[in-house]
Amino acid sequence: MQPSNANGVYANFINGKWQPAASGETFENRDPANGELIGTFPRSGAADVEAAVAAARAAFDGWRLTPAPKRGEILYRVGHILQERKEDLARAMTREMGKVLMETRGDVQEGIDMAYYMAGEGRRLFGAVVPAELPNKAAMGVRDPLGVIACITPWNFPMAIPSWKTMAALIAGNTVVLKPATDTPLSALNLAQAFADAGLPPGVLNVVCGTGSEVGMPLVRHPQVNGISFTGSNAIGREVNVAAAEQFKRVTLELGGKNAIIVMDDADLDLAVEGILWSAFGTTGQRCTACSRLIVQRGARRELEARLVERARALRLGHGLDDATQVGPVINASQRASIHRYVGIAQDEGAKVLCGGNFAEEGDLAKGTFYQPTILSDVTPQMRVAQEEIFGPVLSVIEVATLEEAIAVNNDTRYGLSSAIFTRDINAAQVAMRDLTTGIVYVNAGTIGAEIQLPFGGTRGTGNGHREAGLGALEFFTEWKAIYIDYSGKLQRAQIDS
Ligand code: UN1
Repeated sequence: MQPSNANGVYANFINGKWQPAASGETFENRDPANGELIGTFPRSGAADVEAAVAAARAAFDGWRLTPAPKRGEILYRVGHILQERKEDLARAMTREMGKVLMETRGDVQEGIDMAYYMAGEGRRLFGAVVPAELPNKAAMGVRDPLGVIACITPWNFPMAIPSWKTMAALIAGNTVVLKPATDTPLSALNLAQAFADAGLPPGVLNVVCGTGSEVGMPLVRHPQVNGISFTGSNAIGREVNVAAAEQFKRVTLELGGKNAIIVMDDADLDLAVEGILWSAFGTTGQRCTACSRLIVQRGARRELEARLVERARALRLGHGLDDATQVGPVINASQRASIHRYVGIAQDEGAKVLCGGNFAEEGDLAKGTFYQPTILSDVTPQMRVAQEEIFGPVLSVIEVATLEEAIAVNNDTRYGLSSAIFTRDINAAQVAMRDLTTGIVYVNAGTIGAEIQLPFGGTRGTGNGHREAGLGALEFFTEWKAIYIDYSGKLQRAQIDS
């Protein structure tokens, strides 16, 4: 399962072979919890992009014409291999990006779930058969693959998100070039190794490591790339969308979130506390779905704040491989600096720091990029800290008087990924389910933990209207072809002959 050549030197996966960057250049990948070197990875460029796209293009016809159930059999094997390797893959991922082992196991599990789900789609890929308006004529719609897909993935779910994208693309008959985040190339290469071991033909899936500007954007602009599936920041998402528009390419964008949990006065506060802590500080707050706003009804506010502060202060920070650790490091120094800037902005705007608010540097923590779990109070809905994505362990508490106000505050941001309500009132829950305008809504659970069999994605600036996972994924990765078969033996003119 080791895609390393030797001594921690890793290669791209192009046309079924492990290959260094054509330039020979590399970049380092380090453990954010202690700075240890994990390995060096190819710093690829135009020549590598060219080779990968050419391989994907050459493999396309063979793969498109492989019956979808057979494509599915390979995905079943991938799922099985990931399951066998789950522990090793999770450990490698924890070292690579910091989240605790329990969560990296979950990340690999999401890949396994997707493999089995999409493998099953190989025996469905439902089209449509409809009646024709003329006699002795048949009409149906089938799904065609788009061609070569570029998948550009983030570091926070290093195996799950590449799995969502590649597996859905592949079952539909597309071939793929995957560009993983520079912070997490190893997990993507481990995924590629599972595909190779499962018998995927050469060129069907290729992985090219490197930066967004040297690999990502050239892929987006490449005339032989037909579709782009991107997860990352809004700033880069916009660049991707604009570049793709020039060639009328189909793009799916999965961007930021500013997700909220609403807690009503009647809520089960024990449950709400657990849900909020898990959603705000799990993955060190670095999920698109993380809870970064707590919208609490006035009567529950003081007690909830007190309980959250006590629990947040007690969270144990450390290396994610240590069983006692509950919160790992943030991904890198520049991300930590950005989180810290937001805490300063919040204070300037009048928010109060209830706990945390600074780097965590006691003892061994000084070796890594740790940030204290932070709760900000007296936040108002229009403060920057309540509007902009922070992507770190920072929770802002906003007080409201009513359910209607809570829903309005939730909906009034530029993002719309995930939201949640804790209440025991079934009427309030129904109203929330109807009126919360996010792509994902939870009742009596936190904002994280979407399952792969439902569409994943958000409204407003969270994306461009597409959905990943579930049935939503096949809509993106296939193109409808309408087919009419006339067996009347004469020319029948639709809309003319009746
Ligand atoms: C992400 O943060 O980009 O719903 C993905 C969740 C996970 C996926 C998060 N299943 O929290």
